[in-house]
Amino acid sequence: MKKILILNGPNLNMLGMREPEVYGHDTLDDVEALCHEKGREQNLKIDFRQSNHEGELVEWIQEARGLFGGIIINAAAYTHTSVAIYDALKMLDMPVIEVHISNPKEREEFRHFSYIELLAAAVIAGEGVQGYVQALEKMSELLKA
Ligand code: CA2
Repeated sequence: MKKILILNGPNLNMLGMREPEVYGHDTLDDVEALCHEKGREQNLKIDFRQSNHEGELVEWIQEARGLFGGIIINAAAYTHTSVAIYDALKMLDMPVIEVHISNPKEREEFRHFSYIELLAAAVIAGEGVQGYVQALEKMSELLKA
């Protein structure tokens, strides 16, 4: 069974508690439960994590080599700023899928650029938390191809 690492960046631990008009009412625990459910269906083992710290995300990405078949990442604000996360992902030879709950391209201009989309095999944005489920479906397709 392939293992998939799902990484969440800063402030996503607040999901469901603020700005429901942008991010909806589901909490990050709800999103994790959705991912485990989809993972069971797709025969993928899910490791779901969140950190507010760029360095911790970088370390998790570095450690993923040899342990995971792919990474799904919502790097949150680090999407738009982090060369460190980009470099760490670039070193991996596994598919990376970028996911966002909102569509950053339809929001403030500072959210329009993504370092991660430069290397992502797919980008899913603006689909709410169902974007994580879609990312797992896409990952499953990529791993079968
Ligand atoms: O839409 C997304 O998933 C984002 O990655 C969310 C990030 C934002 O910086 C990106 O541009 C797009 C923000 C995550 C903050 O999450 C919150 C959750 C609840 C309340 C407030 C913030």
